[in-house]
Amino acid sequence: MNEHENLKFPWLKNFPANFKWGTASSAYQVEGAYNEDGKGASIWDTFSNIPGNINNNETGNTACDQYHRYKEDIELMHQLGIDSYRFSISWPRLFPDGRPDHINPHGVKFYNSIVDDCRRFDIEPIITLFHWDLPQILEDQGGWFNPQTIDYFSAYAAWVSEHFSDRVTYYCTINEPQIISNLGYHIGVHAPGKHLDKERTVEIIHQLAHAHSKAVKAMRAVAKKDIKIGFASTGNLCYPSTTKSSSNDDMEAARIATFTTTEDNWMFCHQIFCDAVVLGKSADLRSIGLENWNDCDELCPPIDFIGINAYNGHEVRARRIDSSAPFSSNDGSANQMSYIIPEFVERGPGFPRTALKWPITPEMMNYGMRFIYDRYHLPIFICENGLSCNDSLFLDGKVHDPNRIDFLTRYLSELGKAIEAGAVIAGYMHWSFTDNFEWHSGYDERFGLVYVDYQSQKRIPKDSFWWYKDVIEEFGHSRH
Ligand code: PNW
Repeated sequence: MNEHENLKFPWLKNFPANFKWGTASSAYQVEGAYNEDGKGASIWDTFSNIPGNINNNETGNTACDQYHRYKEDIELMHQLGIDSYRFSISWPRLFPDGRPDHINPHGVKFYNSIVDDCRRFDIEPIITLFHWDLPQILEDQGGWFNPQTIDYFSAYAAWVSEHFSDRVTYYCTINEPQIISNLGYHIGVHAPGKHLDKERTVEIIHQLAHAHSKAVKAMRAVAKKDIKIGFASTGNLCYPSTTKSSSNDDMEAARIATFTTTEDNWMFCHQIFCDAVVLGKSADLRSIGLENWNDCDELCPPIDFIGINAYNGHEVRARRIDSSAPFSSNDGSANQMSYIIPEFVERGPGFPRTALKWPITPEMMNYGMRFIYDRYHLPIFICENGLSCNDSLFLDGKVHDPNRIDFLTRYLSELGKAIEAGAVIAGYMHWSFTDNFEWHSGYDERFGLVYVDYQSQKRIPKDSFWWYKDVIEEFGHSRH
């Protein structure tokens, strides 16, 4: 009899025994208490409080009030059964002026409590150092273009490492350099709301790569024990139209389309950051009319994992061009050339989408992770995956979210296929634990396993919460 025959979730059979099941959040999106207990202002405090910037003029001033309700939230995480929680530290809550010489004791106390409460329940804390809430005062002094910001960031990172490394093993330096630069400095819908040109926008990514590498070195130098450092990247991930074994062309086309830097994808691609900080080489920026970075060998101190925030991807098929080269080679024979041109497959009418209208493309979890693993050879943490649904309280007092359960089943099944194919996947952090402040969409978009009634701040576990709990439990059972 097949040992996995009785599994309720048969796709779990490929997941490794030490796999980490968790959820993710970020400080600005959940904490609130934006000006309490000595916290400094961040660019998100400024940006969201300017009328017109955020849907319904909402702000993260209160958010989910996790600053005051973290105990209840961590107890709920324990009930969910997760073994890891990825959260971010608000840089200006710890260092109100951004600079390392003035530390806020209330901030220290707050993050100590989060870490200690997690540990009490055997939940591994995974700390993100920068999830977009740059101290406003540093932005006023030139932000990421000012090398001092990079120095201050690495000083902050070193402090976190020195202070927490006895209790915290996992750290992400920067969350999504691609979204920071694109939405914050180019399109301008995120803080600090700038509209820089392509060259300056790419320079932000470059500066973030410097900040990351400097922080990694500084953190290792003071860590009290072996710590694991990575970052969280996002970008387009493609998957092949067909996977006929007779032809790998579509597969190659999907890989090429994923990692080729073009005018269409430079704002949202993994390699622009990851090639520099993992491989120590510049992505090909000449193809978008820019100079390649020539200092990548400084940017790639060894790291331990690569975090991928994965929401959706694109289907790609190959067009193969066979042509005789115009010149014959020395021996007189004609030079037969054959190459693949990737073509993006258009999504037809009625393509499945989430409430945010993001396409539902589970295959990306399989092929995308394999492509990432093949290129970077680092264990992958899925640092974020999930969806927004139009969740509401039903007449029976519960929140039924079958779309989320279906989505997660599909995405996790495909992740299992990536694992089966040899990609090393270390964990999965569902975005998000609770509904929260979804940046320029405000509170309209609900990504949580736990519903938040923002009037009362009451937490109501959705059906998907109980489903995820079942998954984690069965995973445990299937291992023992
Ligand atoms: C991530 N896109 O951002 C962030 O890390 C989270 O803070 C955020 O809440 C979550 O995804 C959901 O949006 C993204 O346009 C923002 O493709 C936009 C995109 C992707 C990720």
